[in-house]
Amino acid sequence: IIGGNLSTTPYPFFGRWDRGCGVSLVAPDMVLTAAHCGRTSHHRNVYLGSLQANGGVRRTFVQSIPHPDYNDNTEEFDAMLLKLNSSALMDRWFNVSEQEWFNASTGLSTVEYNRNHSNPHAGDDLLVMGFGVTQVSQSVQVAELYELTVPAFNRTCPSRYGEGEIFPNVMICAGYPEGGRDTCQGDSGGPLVDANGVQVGLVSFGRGCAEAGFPGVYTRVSALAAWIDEEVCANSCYPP
Ligand code: 4AZ
Repeated sequence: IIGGNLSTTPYPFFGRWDRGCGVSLVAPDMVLTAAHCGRTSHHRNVYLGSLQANGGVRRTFVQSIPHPDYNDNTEEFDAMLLKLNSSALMDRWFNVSEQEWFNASTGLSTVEYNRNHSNPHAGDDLLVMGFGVTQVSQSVQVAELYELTVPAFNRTCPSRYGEGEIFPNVMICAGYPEGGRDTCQGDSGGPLVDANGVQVGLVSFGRGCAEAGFPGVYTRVSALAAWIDEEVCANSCYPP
């Protein structure tokens, strides 16, 4: 995050994973991230709900599910789900001396994902958070969480991006025309949430970071909702 503020309270739905990307908890055992983060990793850790990059609730993931329509040339449908080894909402352990199972809430919660294609509207203040670089010259994630408010642009995304670079049905532009405040490397995959706490986007790409005329580009979550529903329910849905 460039030009943002240190977060003072953790977000119960936000985290990061080993490839240096952000995640959001969209179901008890499923997080959403960016497909361009890549799938192959020896490390399969996800850390949730902390102001510190290596703190919080740790889970491993057992499956990575890139969006079937992800296009790595255009970045359309830049989204991937990671299925966790267990619910992030509960810790469960076996107490040997008592010979019984214990459960405790982790304090985390899932984020609602947007289904309304007409949201967000131009000028809506959206919140984004991440462990991404705070200066363009840095190259790794930072140790503490930063956040930034970014206004949404309208669907034509007035900017210096070229004709055909932005696909408004599946992308949202958000940021400042004059630059200076933006998401950057390491923030990818993290959530963009509206004033109601609904996730409307996820950090996808940009031409550089915080450059005038090149706002951040976010995957539009309403274009993913049916796919997320399907993947979540393929694992753990009650029959209708
Ligand atoms: C990145 O490299 C990246 N300014 C993420 C977001 C933006 C640029 C680059 C948007 O992950």
